[in-house]
Parts: sequence; C-alpha cells; structure tokens
Amino acid sequence: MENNTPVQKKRVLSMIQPTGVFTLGNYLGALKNFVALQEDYDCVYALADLHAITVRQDPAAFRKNTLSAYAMMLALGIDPEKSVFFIQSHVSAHAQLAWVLNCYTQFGELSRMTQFKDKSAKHADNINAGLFTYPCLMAADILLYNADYVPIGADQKQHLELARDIADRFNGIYSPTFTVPEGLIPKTGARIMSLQDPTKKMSKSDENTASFITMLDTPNEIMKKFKRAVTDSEACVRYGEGKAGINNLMGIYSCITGKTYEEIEKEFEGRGYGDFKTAVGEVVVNELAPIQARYNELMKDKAYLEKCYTEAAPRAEAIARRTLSKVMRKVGYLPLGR
Ligand code: ATP
Ligand code: LTN
Repeated sequence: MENNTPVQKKRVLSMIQPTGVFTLGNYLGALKNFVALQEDYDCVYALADLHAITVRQDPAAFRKNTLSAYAMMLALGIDPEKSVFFIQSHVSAHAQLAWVLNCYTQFGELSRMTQFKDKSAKHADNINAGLFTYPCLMAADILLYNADYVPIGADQKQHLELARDIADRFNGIYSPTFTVPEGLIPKTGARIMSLQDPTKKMSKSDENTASFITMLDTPNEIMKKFKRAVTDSEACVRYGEGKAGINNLMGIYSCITGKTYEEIEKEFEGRGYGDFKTAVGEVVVNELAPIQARYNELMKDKAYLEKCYTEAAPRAEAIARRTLSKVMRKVGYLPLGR
C-alpha cells in the first residue's frame, strides 16, 4: 500500500554573530553547510545579534554589520522562502528562555567554556556577565526550535554539548520537553586556520588582517594574502605533521574543489608552494566572485532586505512561543487569565 503521509523533515538550526564581515573560516566551517542543508531539512537560521553585545559594539557600525550580514547570507544562497531566516533580537522568546536556562546551568559548567576563557583574556577590561552566560542563550536558541541538527564549526562543539546537557537536565527534572540536538561539523573546513599563524583559528576579530580572508576581499587582496601565507620550508605539497600552514591551504583547496588530499598531492607533484598558493587563491577568488556580485545587488535593495527579515520574525516567533509556553507551564509560572 502506498503511504501518502508527508514525511516530517528533521529540523536544522544555526546562527552566526553579525560582528563584522564573515571570513572564509565562517564560510567553509559553517555557512556553506547552511545552504546545502536547505535541500533536505526544515531549516531555521538567524543572526545572533543578542550574542554580539557580549563584546562592546558601536551602535551605528553594529546596525550596518547586521544588515550587511543579512544580505551576505542571502547572497550565499539562504532562501528566505524555503528557510526561516530572522534576526534574533526580533524574537523576544530567546532572551526569556535564556533566563530560565541560566537557572538550570551551573557556574562550574560555564567556567569550563574555552571561548569564555579566550574572550575574557582578550577583552580583560569587559568580562561581563553576558559573556559568561552566553552558552545559556545559545542553548535557548537551539532548544526553542526543537532542532535535531546544529551545523557549526569545531570551535562551537563545547557549547553544543552544554546545550545537550541542559536539555537532558530539564527533560529529566520535568518531562520530555526539548529535543536533544546533534552537531553537524564538516569533515573538512571545520577549523580553518589563520594564514599568518596556522596554529590559531582564522578569526574575523584578529588584529592582523593578513591572517584572514573576508567574503568581501577583492581578488587582488585574496591573491596577496595567500601568497604571504605562512608555510614550512619543505616546499613539497604534502599533508603531514608539522605542516600546519600547508595542511590548512590543502584543507581550503579540498573544501572548495571537493578533491581529496591524495588528489591534491598528485596534482601538485614536483611543483613548489608558489604554484600551489596561486591555485588556492584562484579557487577562492572564483568561489567568492558570484557571491560578491549578488551581495552588491542585494545591498542596493534595502526594502527587499527589510521585507525578508520582517516577514521571517513572526514565523520564528510562532515556533519559539510554543516551546516557551510549554517551559513556563512546566516550571510552574502562574499563567495569565484569558
Ligand atoms: P570572532 O572572531 O568574532 O570570535 P568568529 O570568526 O570566530 O568570530 P563566529 O561568529 O564565532 O566567528 O562563528 C560563526 C560560525 O563560524 C560558527 O559556526 C563557527 O564554528 C564557525 N567558524 C568560525 N571560525 C571558524 C574557522 N576558523 N574555521 C571553521 N569554522 C569557523
Ligand atoms: N555561538 C555561536 C553563534 C550562535 C549559534 C547559536 C550557533 C549563537 N546561537 C545557535 C549555533 C546555534 C558563535 O559564536 N559562533
């Protein structure tokens, strides 16, 4: 007998902070995956602007970065019809659930988060409470939508594990409320390293702009940055220990072309690092060119961008409210009369 019941698609959720121009690391570690997943999953994506103020933001630049990040995500291929793509601060349930989850998370758990340790070392003059409890807000983002899968780069794995622990804990104290999410970390690209210090992750907040490629760098800038990328002295395109710089470039090349490391080694056999760096630069330039063209078009149409995020907010809100109401009821908050 034919079964005509539509199969309920699994839900994917992820977010990214609109704190500056996205890097090639953000793109290969997370954003590229966001786009591909839209085919087979019910996807919810957002700009995590509430998270962004854990580091001080200049109001005008922050507004501008948020709009620009929204346009960039559309330019990459996030489809605002197929997916729900909204801005976190437009849906108040995030902040509300985050408060509740704060009370189900231990000080010790938050103290172990490496991102907190890194960021508090980097911003020693502003170690605010939001920076500390940030993983509870991230857990709220995920759990509000009952996400099955969360595509992220490797650096977010620890936060996702905490979200799973919080979900398990809450479900255990009350009754099953939250879906316990799984991370989706790509095999290649999960940790793109700095071009200047390949033992550190590529980060958009690095002071040395030669260490990262942004999605808006010109072809000239991209070629120059790859040519200057730090490598070793072996001069043989081979993946291996002690070759962090070359491993990173091979990872980038592999991620974009789909070639395996063996195929890349064969392709560049007998050729030096110079040739290889040029080839990596060229594939990156070609990958980014159509995205940049779409981005420039979208940035000219502010009304369209506004329409997209304004329509997405109530769609997100409808899902989030349902979960939040359930949580409030289970915790024992007295509901309003009708
Ligand atoms: P910041 O430098 O401001 O801390 P960031 O560049 O690390 O920012 P996030 O906004 O924290 O970027 O990350 C957005 C997404 O991109 C996350 O899923 C994260 O795991 C992924 N990501 C960030 N940097 C890299 C990287 N170097 N390689 C792979 N994925 C990355
Ligand atoms: N913490 C993430 C951004 C983020 C996120 C989320 C990712 C906020 N909420 C929910 C996945 C799911 C970061 O800094 N990269």
